Amino acid sequence: MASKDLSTPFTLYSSTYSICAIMVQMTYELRGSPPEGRPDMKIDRKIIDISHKGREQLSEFYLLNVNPEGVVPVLVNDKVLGKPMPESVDISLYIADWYPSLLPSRHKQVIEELLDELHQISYKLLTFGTQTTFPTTSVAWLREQSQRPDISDAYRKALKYKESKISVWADNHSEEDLAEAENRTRAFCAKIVALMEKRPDEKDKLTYIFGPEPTVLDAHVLPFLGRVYEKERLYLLPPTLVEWHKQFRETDLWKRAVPAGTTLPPFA
Ligand SMILES: N[C@@H](CCC(=O)N[C@@H](CS)C(=O)NCC(=O)O)C(=O)O
Repeated sequence: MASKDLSTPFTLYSSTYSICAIMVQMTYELRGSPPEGRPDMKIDRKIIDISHKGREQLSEFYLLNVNPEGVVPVLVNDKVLGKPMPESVDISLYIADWYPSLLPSRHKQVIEELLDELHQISYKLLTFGTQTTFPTTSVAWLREQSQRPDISDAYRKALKYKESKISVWADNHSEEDLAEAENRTRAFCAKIVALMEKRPDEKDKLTYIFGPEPTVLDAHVLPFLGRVYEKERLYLLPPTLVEWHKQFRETDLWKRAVPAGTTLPPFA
């Protein structure tokens, strides 16, 4: 990191209702000050429309130059990173590398384990439920596009790859799959509550999972709770976490990280 020109701005490919993109933006908003001698990291958010109306994540440019997975978020900075960096956890850990208070060494292991556990929960299922036609419509659209005679071979290959990825969701949205996502949510939330119970008594303050300093875990957990809450799956959330997250919804921090005020797509 040290030898590069760190003042060059980054671009974050994001989407208004992408929970993973919001998690990255929340990490950035919670970053605090950089260590002495390091400039503040500049991130320009580039919002793309991933709904069926826009499908900008499936454009030739995006699939071939930004992310072959056809998803947001992606962090781009040719000079500093070289190639685009996908995956919300990797991007957040990169931001935490820049702002080490986001990943204190005494909590590093538990934060990394819990981030991993959180990202194994199917947000798609919790958000869109079992009756959604969203993935099958996407598969049909991708199939149709990849059969167009007027596109490049590279784009055709990219569309077919993306179709194989979306098919996984199209094939896995039964009631059993949803029950699994719900059970994972309950187990995960119980672990967060257990961590919070270890904090010194700070009940009346807007503190974080480990105490007064935010970490990258808070940055991912808050938008997740927001999504489950907005989807009215309150039966999955312990009351402590509902109250905790509701306090943040009133802050400027939430407004900056969640541009629409809600993480829930209007089409969910
Ligand atoms: N594991 C990825 C998941 C990214 C992801 O699934 N992004 C969704 C929005 S939350 C997306 O871009 N979906 C568009 C699509 O699948 O076409 C991460 O954590 O960044």
